[in-house]
Amino acid sequence: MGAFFQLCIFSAGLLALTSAQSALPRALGSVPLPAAAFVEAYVDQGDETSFIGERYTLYVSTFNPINPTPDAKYMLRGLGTNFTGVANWELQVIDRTAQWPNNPDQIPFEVFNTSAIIWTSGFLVPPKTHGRLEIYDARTNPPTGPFNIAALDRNNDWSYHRVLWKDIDGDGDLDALTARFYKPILGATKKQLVWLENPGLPIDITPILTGWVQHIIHEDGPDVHFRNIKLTSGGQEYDCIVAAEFFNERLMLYYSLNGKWTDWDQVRTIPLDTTVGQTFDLYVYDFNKDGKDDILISAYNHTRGHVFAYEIPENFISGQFVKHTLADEFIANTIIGGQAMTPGSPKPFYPTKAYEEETLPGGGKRKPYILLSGDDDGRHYILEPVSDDPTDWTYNKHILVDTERTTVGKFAVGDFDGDGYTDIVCAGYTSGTLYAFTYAPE
Ligand SMILES: [Ca+2]
Ligand SMILES: [Ca+2]
Ligand SMILES: [Ca+2]
Ligand SMILES: [Ca+2]
Repeated sequence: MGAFFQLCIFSAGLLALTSAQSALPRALGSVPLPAAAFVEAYVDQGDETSFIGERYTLYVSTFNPINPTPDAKYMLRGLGTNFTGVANWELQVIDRTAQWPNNPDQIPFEVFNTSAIIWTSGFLVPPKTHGRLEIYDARTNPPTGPFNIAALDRNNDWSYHRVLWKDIDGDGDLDALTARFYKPILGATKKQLVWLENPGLPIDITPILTGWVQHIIHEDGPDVHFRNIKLTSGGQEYDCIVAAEFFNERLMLYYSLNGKWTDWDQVRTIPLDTTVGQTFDLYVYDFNKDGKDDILISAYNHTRGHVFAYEIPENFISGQFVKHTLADEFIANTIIGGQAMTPGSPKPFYPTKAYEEETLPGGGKRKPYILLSGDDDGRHYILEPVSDDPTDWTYNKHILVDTERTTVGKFAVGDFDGDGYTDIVCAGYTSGTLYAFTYAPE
């Protein structure tokens, strides 16, 4: 009710604006894909010549919480070649090797000198608790793999959601930095920040039985989503990890005094917010376009969901992180026998290339819009900044798609056909559908 009322007000306000930019993209239609969950689209790296639409691949995770067999991962090559013809898309099964695959992430080209993907997996729900870190060479069709770099996990069923690539041991190659959790039958949930040591081999000779050597950095902190950023204090730059800690229900900032994460004695902690509830995901970007990065999180306090932003102060150790509420009144649908939450992952984007590149009369730049999965409220949203004033943190909350079912998955956003207008694919998990949109005029 509250959200609906708010939407009416915002819609009325929107009409009063004389902006040429429409907040919502044009719906292109949909294609069925049962249990479509995590969705991403990446440009194949290493080929800069062919048509961009040809080089985009859509990757989709699906999972069935009840069926004990591993779940299917899908892909669609050449996403931008027939983007508007969504009803005719024919997605291919990549494999069925993982339990509850999560987000497919692109690996920086320099890690393996090829276009590669890492697919995390595992979740709380038995029998889907044993996660993997599967890497693929995405140049080949189908992708070569998977090679599970977390193959040393034998006894504990760790769930993985994000990997960052960073040279942790200083030997010149990028290692896999990840967070994971494991819920034993008895006792508290275990959480670990871990790095897996890159053996420096080509991607296809990853040791199949042992994966990569694992090193635990820290226990009982980061568990699902985290980001790595450099921040300054007193003129000095520090390597920082910002973690949205799902189980501890807090937003934390860790910084290293000597830049070595293997040396936890030299790591200091700043609790940024311990009142937010379950933090789902976070994104670091200059959302208000004042020239400084901000931290955006989605969080659920067991009753309502919110999107919050935190401005990072000039001196991150002594300064104040000013908090803003960008959107609220997200209400989760009930999941029988499960725990629901809302909203899910956020991501900034610009509706068009021209909008992104526009310089405002005062010299400032346009603020990005924010695409947001509602997760267990069954909707996807677009948060539109009300103004381009950096001191104004109000957003219009638009429903992009209401699946009218329990849960939605994630989305992919980018200019998939290279026409200058942003395109979106989002997943309805319960509705078993992929929905396509574009900001291009008809
Ligand atoms: Ca290394
Ligand atoms: Ca190494
Ligand atoms: Ca900012
Ligand atoms: Ca486009």
